[in-house]
Amino acid sequence: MKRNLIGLATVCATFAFTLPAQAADDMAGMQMKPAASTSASTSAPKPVEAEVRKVDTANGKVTLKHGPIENLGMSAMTMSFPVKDKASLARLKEGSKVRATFDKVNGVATVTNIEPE
Ligand SMILES: [Cu+2]
Repeated sequence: MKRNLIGLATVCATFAFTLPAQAADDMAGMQMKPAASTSASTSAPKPVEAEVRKVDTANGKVTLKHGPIENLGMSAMTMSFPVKDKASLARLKEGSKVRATFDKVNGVATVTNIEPE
């Protein structure tokens, strides 16, 4: 893995030197993009209706019965998520309805915002 990355970096560096200045600039721009933006789906995160099933403050997680999450390509189900803002868990009550926004953080489906409905 590490060896491949080094090999790739070497190839890119070689191209940057041999290509015309404009092309090299384009390539640099492409490399600047964070990995997350290239793997993100077309729809932006938006609040999803959900019901709190379990609040796990010790581990910073919440179990939600959620509706379809378009931006993650996930259908309705009940599952546990890590929560970005651990403090928000204190406002949640098991059995209550919420509106939650989900996004991938380091490749993991995470609750990035959660508000009581
Ligand atoms: Cu799910």
